[in-house]
Amino acid sequence: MKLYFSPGACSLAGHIALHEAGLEFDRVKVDLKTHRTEDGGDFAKVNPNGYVPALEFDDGSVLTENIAILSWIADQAPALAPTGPMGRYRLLEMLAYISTEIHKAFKPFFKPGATDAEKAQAGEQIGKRLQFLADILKDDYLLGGMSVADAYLFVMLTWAGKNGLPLPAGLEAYAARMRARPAVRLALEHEGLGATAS
Ligand SMILES: N[C@@H](CCC(=O)N[C@@H](CS)C(=O)NCC(=O)O)C(=O)O
Repeated sequence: MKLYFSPGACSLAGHIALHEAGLEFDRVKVDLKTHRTEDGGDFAKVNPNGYVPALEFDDGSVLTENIAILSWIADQAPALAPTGPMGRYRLLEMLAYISTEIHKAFKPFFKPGATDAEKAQAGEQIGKRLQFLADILKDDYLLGGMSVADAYLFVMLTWAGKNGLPLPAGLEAYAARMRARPAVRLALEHEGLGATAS
């Protein structure tokens, strides 16, 4: 199995989750500007949409989209998902919230030419969405025990830090808790981000 990733991008969530799950995988770095893999391959052949993450299985089939990849990883390692009859849906609910309400809201921060006003508006929206999560934080993690949704939220918090967005009370300690996890440290190290990546 191969994870196609770009350092510090949303693919870091799957990278962390794969380590948390204890799964064996290879990493393939993708240059998101040229859409070439580090060995010169054409990433469009892996994901015609051109974005990471992509998970290629040993039979050559490819799974894309953070929600699908993180759900698949949770199915391999059930400890990374909440339990009970509603557990699967609570996880999907959280992954969809992070993907559509937070991840997508960062767009102006990555779009060349975005205005300061667009970034300020996005920052305000992201702050509100993060506040909602800070308010519902259960014990140490989003859904009780650490789940694949926490891996995704952690990446969003690193983006907030890089773009100077303040974290709501509670999420600073949460980010530090995540960063202390061996799987998180390993993924950051593998992506060349080290323990100091914000
Ligand atoms: N819908 C995709 C979006 C993934 C995405 O936004 N990937 C970004 C990195 S965080 C990317 O590869 N952007 C480069 C591009 O779109 O060419 C998902 O949720 O997995």
